[in-house]
Amino acid sequence: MLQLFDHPLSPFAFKVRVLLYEKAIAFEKNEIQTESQRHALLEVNPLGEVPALRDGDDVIADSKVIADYLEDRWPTPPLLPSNPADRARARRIELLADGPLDAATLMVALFKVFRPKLEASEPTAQAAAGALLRRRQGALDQELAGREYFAGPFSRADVAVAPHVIMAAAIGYPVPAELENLTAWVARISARPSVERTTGEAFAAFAGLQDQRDPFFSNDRLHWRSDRIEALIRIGLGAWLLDDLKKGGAFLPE
Ligand SMILES: N[C@@H](CCC(=O)N[C@@H](CS)C(=O)NCC(=O)O)C(=O)O
Repeated sequence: MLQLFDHPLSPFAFKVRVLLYEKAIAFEKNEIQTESQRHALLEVNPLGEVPALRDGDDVIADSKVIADYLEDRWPTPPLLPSNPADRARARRIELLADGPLDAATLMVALFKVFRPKLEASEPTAQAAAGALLRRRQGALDQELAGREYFAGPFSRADVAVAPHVIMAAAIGYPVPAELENLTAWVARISARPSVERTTGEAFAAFAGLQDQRDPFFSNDRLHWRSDRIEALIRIGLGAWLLDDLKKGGAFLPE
C-alpha cells in the first residue's frame, strides 16, 4: 500500500493528502511527529522533509513532484486542467502558493505560533508580516477575477493555495471581506469533502501536538529555507535569523 510520510501541520503534506482524497487513492499515513522519528524520514528522504511518498520500492519527495506522480499514475479524476494554457496557469499558481504565499503565511505564524515573544520585541516586523500577507492575498484575489477556481475547473492550483489561506485564518489572519473573489473561493473550497477532511485532521493534530514531547517541528529549532528566508529579510528580521542560527534556534536543510 502507498505510504505517505507526512505531518498534519505541513501545508505541503496537506496538499498531497487532499490530492489523494480527491483521487480516492488508498494510502497509509506515516506521521513524523517526533524528532526521534527523523531517522526513519531521512532513510526515505535525505532532505529530511515531509511529505514523501513510498510506492513499493519507489520514493517520491517534494509535493509538486508527488502531485505530478499521482497525476501520471492515477489520471482520473484529473487535477490538472486539460487546456495547455490553464495547465501552465495552474503550475504558476502552485509555485506562487508553495513559495511566496507559504513564506508570508509563515511570517505571521512566527509571531502568533512559533515565537510569541517576538510580538512584544519586534512590533514593526510583525506589522510588516501582516502587510506582506495582505499583499499576497490581494494578488490572489486579482487572479480570481471572473473565475470560480484558479485555473479552469477545480485543480491542483486550488489545492496548493488552500492550506496557507486556511492556516492563516486559523491564527487570526482571515481573508479580508473586501477581497470578495478570494472570500467566495475560500467558501467554495472549504465545502469540498477532501479539504474539509484534511483541515479537520490538521486542527485535531494541532490540539494534540501542544503536549508532544520531542516534537518534529520544534519551536526551539525552526527550519528556514529559500523564500522563507527572503521574507524574513523583507520584514526586517534578517539579522535576527543570523543570531538565532548562531544560537541553535534555527537550522537550514541539508
Ligand atoms: N518543497 C517541499 C517543501 C517541504 C517542506 O518545507 N517541508 C517542511 C515542513 S512544511 C519540513 O519537512 N521541514 C523539516 C523540519 O522542519 O525539520 C515540498 O513542496 O514538499
